[in-house]
Amino acid sequence: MKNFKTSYLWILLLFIFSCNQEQLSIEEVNSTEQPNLYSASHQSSLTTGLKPIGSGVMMQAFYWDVPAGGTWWNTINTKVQDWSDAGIDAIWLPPVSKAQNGPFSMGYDPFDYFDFGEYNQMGSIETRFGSRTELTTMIDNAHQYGLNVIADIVINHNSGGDSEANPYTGGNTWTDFNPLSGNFYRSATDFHENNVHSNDSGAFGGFPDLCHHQTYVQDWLWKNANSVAKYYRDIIGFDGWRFDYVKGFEPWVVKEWKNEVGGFSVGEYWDSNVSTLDWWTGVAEASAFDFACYYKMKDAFVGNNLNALNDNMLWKQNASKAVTFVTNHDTDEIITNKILAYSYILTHEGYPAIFYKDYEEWLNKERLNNLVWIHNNLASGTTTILHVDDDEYVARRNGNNGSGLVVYINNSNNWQERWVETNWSNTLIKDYTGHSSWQPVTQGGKWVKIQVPPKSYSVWAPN
Ligand SMILES: [Ca+2]
Ligand SMILES: [Ca+2]
Repeated sequence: MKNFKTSYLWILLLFIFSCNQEQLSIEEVNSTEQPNLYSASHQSSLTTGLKPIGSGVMMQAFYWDVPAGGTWWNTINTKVQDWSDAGIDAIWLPPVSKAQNGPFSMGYDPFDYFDFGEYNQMGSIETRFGSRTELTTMIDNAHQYGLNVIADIVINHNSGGDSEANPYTGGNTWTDFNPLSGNFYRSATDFHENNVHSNDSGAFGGFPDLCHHQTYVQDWLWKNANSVAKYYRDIIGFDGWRFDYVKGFEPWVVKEWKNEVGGFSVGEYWDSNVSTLDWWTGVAEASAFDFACYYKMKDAFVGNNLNALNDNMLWKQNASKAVTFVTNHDTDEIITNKILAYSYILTHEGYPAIFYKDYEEWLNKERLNNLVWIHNNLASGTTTILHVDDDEYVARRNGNNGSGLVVYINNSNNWQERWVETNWSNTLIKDYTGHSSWQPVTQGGKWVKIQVPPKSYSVWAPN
């Protein structure tokens, strides 16, 4: 979750700004006259024809305060083909339904889970990102190119209800929800405190905190045929789930949701403790963002101490449940040496995610595409750290019936070189990043000398 005090300020500034601006122009949407590469069906989900999720790299397809005005789905639509071609296998969208702040909301203050930009409420018909048709057109197009589409599910809290007398608190609370979609009316008993208990594992700010113990809430969120989960899967076309602020409710909620509707699932458990992250993935039976890796990379690349990469991370504990990332919409602290951090997550275990702004605006797209290719084609098998000190890090991916790789990361201001033990005997190898022009032959005992430029990285595998 974003700090809402900050976001309110942004909303205010955006409003003032938008009063002085022409309406943002809507980008042309790509025609659908495109080769049907993966023969995805119209209504998606869990369909055959999509790339196996985790075989490639995830794209977080938004950032905090993307342009308002209902154009974002169209913007994404123009990019999905390029992303798929580059080796992206899934896109993570911001919350798609109408929220309290209507046309300005980034979606994390959900009001009507079934208004995708089609009902005039909360100050607009479209969401900040666009209309329902623009959303489903984009999702269908993403499916055409084999991309899985991941929904951002915000079910800890709601926002935008009317005030009502609350028999559990004895006062008035903003818990009377009357969505124009006509689906999932809510009232005091669906929130904490209520007849079940006074609270769950966490609340966010002052938002009404949904009670997942209520049968009615479970029915509307994931159990019934017309639940949020099934509607998003079957009608809108989502293939997977990113659960927001999962510290705010018990992990069985995610487990039940996933068992009911399937699909890749990842939780935002914002905690650097590997044991806690590992516990959550086990109970929720879902992946988690690897915040441990994030903070160790911050120590390594911002703190200029690559020894931090020796420490434990979720991907080392449980690689199949770790979604690694360098930046997201809430936190962007690895400012210096950011491409080195990407060279780390895109050569190591775990399912890496790339942040939209890093890919489209901030970093060199060609360098990132190269790393995505390396991830998808070379980065297989278990990991062995070959060397680490303050400013040098060398690791080997040991391969699965394939080559694997050796990655050499250099945070010093000088060229470095080092003898390392590879997977290969008497084999010509090269640096697939092109940063080094060396093409050495490994010795019979698999040792070879490799090099790396200053503040850079190299990735070695058979030529
Ligand atoms: Ca629009
Ligand atoms: Ca909660």
